[in-house]
Amino acid sequence: MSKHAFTLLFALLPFAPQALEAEVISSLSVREGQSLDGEWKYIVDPYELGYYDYRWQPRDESTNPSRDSFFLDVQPKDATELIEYNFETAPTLKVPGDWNTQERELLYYEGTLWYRKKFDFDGLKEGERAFLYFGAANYRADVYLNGKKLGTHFGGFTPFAYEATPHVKKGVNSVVVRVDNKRYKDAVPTLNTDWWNYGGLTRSVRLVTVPATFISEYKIRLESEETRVVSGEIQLKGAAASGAVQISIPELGQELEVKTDASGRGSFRFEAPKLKFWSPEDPKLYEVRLEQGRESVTDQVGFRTIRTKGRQILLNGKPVFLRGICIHEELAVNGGGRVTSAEQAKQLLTWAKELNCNFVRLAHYPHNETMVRLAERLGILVWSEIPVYWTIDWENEATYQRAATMLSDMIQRDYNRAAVIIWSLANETPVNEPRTRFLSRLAGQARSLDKTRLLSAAMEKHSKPGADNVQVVEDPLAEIVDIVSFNQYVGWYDGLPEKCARVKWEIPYDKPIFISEFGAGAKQGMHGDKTARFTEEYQEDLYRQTLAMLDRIDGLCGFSPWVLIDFRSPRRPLPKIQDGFNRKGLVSSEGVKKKAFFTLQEYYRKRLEAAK
Ligand code: GCB
Repeated sequence: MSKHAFTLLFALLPFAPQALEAEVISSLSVREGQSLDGEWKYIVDPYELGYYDYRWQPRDESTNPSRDSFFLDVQPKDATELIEYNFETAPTLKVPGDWNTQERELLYYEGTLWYRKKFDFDGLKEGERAFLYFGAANYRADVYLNGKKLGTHFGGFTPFAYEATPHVKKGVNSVVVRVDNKRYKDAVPTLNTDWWNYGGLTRSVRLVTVPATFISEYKIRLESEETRVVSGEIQLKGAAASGAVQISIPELGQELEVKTDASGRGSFRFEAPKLKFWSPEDPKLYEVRLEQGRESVTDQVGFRTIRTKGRQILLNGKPVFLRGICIHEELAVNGGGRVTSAEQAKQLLTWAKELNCNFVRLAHYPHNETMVRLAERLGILVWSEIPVYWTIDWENEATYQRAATMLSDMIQRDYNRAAVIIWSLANETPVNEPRTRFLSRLAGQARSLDKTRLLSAAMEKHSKPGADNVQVVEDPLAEIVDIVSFNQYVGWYDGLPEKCARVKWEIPYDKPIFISEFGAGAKQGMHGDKTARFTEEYQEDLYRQTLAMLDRIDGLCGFSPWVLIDFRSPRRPLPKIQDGFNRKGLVSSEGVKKKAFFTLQEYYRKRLEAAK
């Protein structure tokens, strides 16, 4: 049979309806919607009984799925019917939230867990559409609404949405989500990471309604600080995509109409001579309003430029030194867990502010949108990255596509965030040809999607053969990115802190140099000699010595030590000291500051003073 005939036959067979492709639709995040956050019923399913039948066939691919399929969310018809699951009598978990820190028995669980939420809905008005929007689910999510599959999404840290219009109904609805956080070699990240693989619906879930034709995307940016030209693009979706959108920035007295073409695209450009730039010193945001038909979408947008010149980073045309800190999206309370609320995000960024930071590296995956928006309001510059971490299946095209999707979804979500100045492609990846090809491809993609930001990647350094005190950064990736960033642990994985005084650097690139990590482990409250590992004194001394060493690097444009708070890691078993936590935080997992916090605070204070 020819391939064509086979495809045709396949299309005619009465298979289950095709699942949808997940969409990002960044405008959903600023629209009001019905929150589905709160208590969700759950069933732990390590053998995936709810997903596969006993012949290991996915139940949702059957034309006539058995009532034992969890996604159908049924109750026995009468006392005689055998059904071996029941969401009604199941326990609950909070959404958003990881499952690991909510139930003792789920602390180290990696596998499938089913969530179910029932919600009342008023019904769609004439011509309205509905989308089910997930802030993130780690790692794979199969989404069902009222027994119908919407789709499968992969990747734990980016938003996705499915159109729910045909399946959502007036009255009570059931959403079932199978979340599976098993690790795979060909996934992004891969099997091995130095952070805990929190599973679950870790970010908010909402049902958002929009008109039949709606504004799905808008991009707006400052092109040049000299001309103050602002430009952007708009995307309408729906039958009447060829139309017009009104854009206004009331505070600037700007109002214009943008025509969209048959595919819903429109672009605009205007001069805003009175525009104030967004900067850490003055994080000015403007209300931007977009109107079309009966709908109106409002966002808060800042305008700035960022570029490099030789070894400098220029923000709005002026050199800036990045006083940074790395942050994991993790709480500083006993037990850790994913950050799920604005107050928790605020706690982390408040510590960063107390350190006198003007920059955060949000490691090692895109953080919650709330975190990025809050950083923007507080005047904190942001580095955002995708979890291309350590080893990745570099020669696997499917792996590349996953990473590429994460990159474009991250860019799409945060394109309008002035605070985000750096997209990072990877962390500590080995220097070899397949890896460099993989990352160059990603770099090309990032540049084609976004010309308003700088690209980087946390690279590595090595000792010069035969001269241990000479540290070299040599990586073909450095030729591709805009900022030469690297992680270095002189004094922790590489000798003792006193080594810092002897180190010389060879970094042969005429680009800004950024140290994306340095640090030392310390158990808060453990004191001793400054040469004793895991004491607060060791960490404090390492900071002192490292800061002095970094001051000698020509072209240094900033750094982000590792890391703001202690975080859970399966690679940190040392009893009584680590107990499953990476202890390189400046703040403990209980929220107590360590000595080195004040060392860095003071250093940044002096830098800040000197820049005035
Ligand atoms: C690194 C990694 C980071 C680790 C850190 C450490 O270089 O980028 O994810 O947690 O070192 O503590 O070893």
